Amino acid sequence: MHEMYYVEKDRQEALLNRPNKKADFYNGLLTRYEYPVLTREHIPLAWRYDLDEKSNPYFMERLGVNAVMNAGAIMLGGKYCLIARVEGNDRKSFFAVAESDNGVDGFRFRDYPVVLPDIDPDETNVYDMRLTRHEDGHIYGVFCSESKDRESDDLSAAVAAAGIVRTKDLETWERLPNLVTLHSPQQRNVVLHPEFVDGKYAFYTRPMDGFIETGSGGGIGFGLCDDITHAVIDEEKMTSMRKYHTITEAKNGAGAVPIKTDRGWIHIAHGVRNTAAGLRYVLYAFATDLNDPSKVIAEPSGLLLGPRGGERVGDVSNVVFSNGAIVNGAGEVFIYYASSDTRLHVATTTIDRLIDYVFNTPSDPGRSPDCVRQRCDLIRKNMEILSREG
Ligand code: M1P
Repeated sequence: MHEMYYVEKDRQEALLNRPNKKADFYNGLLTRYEYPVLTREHIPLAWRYDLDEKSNPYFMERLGVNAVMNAGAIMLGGKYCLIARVEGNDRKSFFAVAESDNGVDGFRFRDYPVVLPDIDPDETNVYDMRLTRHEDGHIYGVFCSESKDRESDDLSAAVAAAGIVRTKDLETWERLPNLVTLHSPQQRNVVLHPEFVDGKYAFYTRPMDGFIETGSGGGIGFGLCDDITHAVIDEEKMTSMRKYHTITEAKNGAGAVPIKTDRGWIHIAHGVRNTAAGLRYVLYAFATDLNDPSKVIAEPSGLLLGPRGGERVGDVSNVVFSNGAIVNGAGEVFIYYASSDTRLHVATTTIDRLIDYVFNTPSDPGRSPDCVRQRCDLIRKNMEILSREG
């Protein structure tokens, strides 16, 4: 073996064994961590290098990996499992499962990436899988399936659809036909709800007119279908709309699979607004009704988590994006989020704190004068407390 193999191997082992550290951040809700949980440096050397000294005398990276990001997440066999979007140097993404015992560090990829059944020669790229443990007994993966738009003269024009697979072990995958939404030309950020609604499979959708522009797509939609093996949604009703001068003005998309709590389904989604520096993606949360998961019942104001420090910079800067969260048996919540389409992080909280945040944070009154009034009310209340107790 080339001597550099041992150098790189030692370096990688040190990275994989490095304990994560809580970051110097406090807001009473989230614990953020200093180190990303997955990066391109976590990718096994055997996926990138040809270890044969004859064919690779310089120990050169042959199939480099550019980024590891947006991961679906699930607890399986006592392990925190992530299905990450791995992007090769060739810009194509694929999925790979990494597992950890504690959810905040020690993630290691399985021996091979996921090989999905290849059902469509036009499908060029796949990414951002959401993992849903459904009450029908399967684990579903719903992801973006991207193909070239053959009807456009624009070389970059693409079509986004929701691909569907299912598994029991994250090892063997059954591919089902892509979701069809009869009234929306394109879909990205589609999430399967974990329970039947009115005896049907329920999806959160994000209707789009084009590949980049959501256009008339007003935000997060909701639709039902009878048969997941030929999933067709006729009616999409809007659950959470994009709103002027908010964090969701440009785009509003579902993120992690909703978390069931006593008070309602808690959603961790992403909102996008435009700035002079380009689009800015942040995470936000809202709750929907336990019996009607399309009905929003609580919507705390503003962002839940935004890019911070080094997270702001990457291939697509000023982005945080989440498509996976895990709740463990102790009621701890692990929110996996990628920063700037480059690496994957975790932030933790608890179900109790998340409920408190979602149901007791005031909602956005929509206008500066009302926002300042809202803040003055808080200050006035605090002044009274301080003059009494301070
Ligand atoms: O580059 C930021 C994100 O852009 C897309 O998300 P959306 O459809 O909401 O714009 C996705 O490609 C996502 O993977 C990416 O992180």
